[in-house]
Amino acid sequence: MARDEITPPQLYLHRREFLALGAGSLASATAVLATARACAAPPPPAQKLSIAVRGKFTTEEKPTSFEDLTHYNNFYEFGTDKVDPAQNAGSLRPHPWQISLEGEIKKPQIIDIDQLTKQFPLEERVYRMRCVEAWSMVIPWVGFSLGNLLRRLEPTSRAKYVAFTSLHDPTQMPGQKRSVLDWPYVEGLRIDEAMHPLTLLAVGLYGQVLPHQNGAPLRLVVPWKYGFKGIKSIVKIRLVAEQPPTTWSRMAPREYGFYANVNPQVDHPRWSQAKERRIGELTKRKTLPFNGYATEVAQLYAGMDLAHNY
Ligand SMILES: Nc1nc2c(c(=O)[nH]1)N[C@H]1C(S)=C(S)[C@@H](COP(=O)(O)O)O[C@H]1N2
Ligand SMILES: [Mo]
Repeated sequence: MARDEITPPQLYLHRREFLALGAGSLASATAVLATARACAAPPPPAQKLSIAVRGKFTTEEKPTSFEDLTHYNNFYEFGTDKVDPAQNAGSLRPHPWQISLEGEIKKPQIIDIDQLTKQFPLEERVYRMRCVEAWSMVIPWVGFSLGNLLRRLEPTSRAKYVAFTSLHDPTQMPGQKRSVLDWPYVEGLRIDEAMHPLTLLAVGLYGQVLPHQNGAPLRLVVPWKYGFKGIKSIVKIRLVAEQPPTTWSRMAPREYGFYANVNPQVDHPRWSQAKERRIGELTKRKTLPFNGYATEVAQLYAGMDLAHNY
């Protein structure tokens, strides 16, 4: 997307409006079909998010191609190969979609994704993303700050962590018929990490509604952490007093910690984290502490031993 296509901040996009704008749009359907591969259950054509504010913290690095970031995915609910989600995620039904906001907050509620999205101006934020498997991408997300949502819910003084849960429905997510992971997928953040302005709830990428394989209709984006923290297809956000369990640290606690901050100095037990392969490039890059966001987030971990709290 060209930089000058970004619309000025006064034009906020509300979900109902973009649905009206984009539904059945020939232009967006063509764009998606041009990049789609033959699929067993192809996802429907995407609705365009034609208006988005360019948010702060955006990197000037070149975004990974739409093709790559929608055909090289980890989303085990749709299979364990990188190409599986693009082929199998057509069975996900991201509308209508309810999200339960609950726990240590003064305003618990169950809210529809359209109602939720309408409440926040959508920003475009181009973030570096780094998977624990030592590949990386640059993704132009569209979303809003998780902190903006949490503040509206009025957390109580007991709220110390935020626990997220993905959809659990094997009829929509065929990978859940096998117990490769302990379903549903769950993740968590400390409250200060969740409130940090870099932390995003994404509803789109490349100016259009999130493709199913990238976690439609709502997923977490925490760019200084390994990709597995970025839980997809969220149905529940619960504020809690104790550190919540997380899927990958439950599976293999020695390999995947709760914090999962990108750290080139702390190797995974089975491979180095010093370098990464940027999808679409041939030579490896050096991995940066906190994935290059140290200036913004390092102070959150002042005094913590990050080799112990990996
Ligand atoms: N529900 C759920 N969320 C998930 C995963 C998953 O398997 N299930 N995989 C995680 C991992 S390991 C990564 S790297 C990112 C990948 O996001 P992307 O496919 O949009 O790049 O999603 C994360 N969120
Ligand atoms: Mo990952």
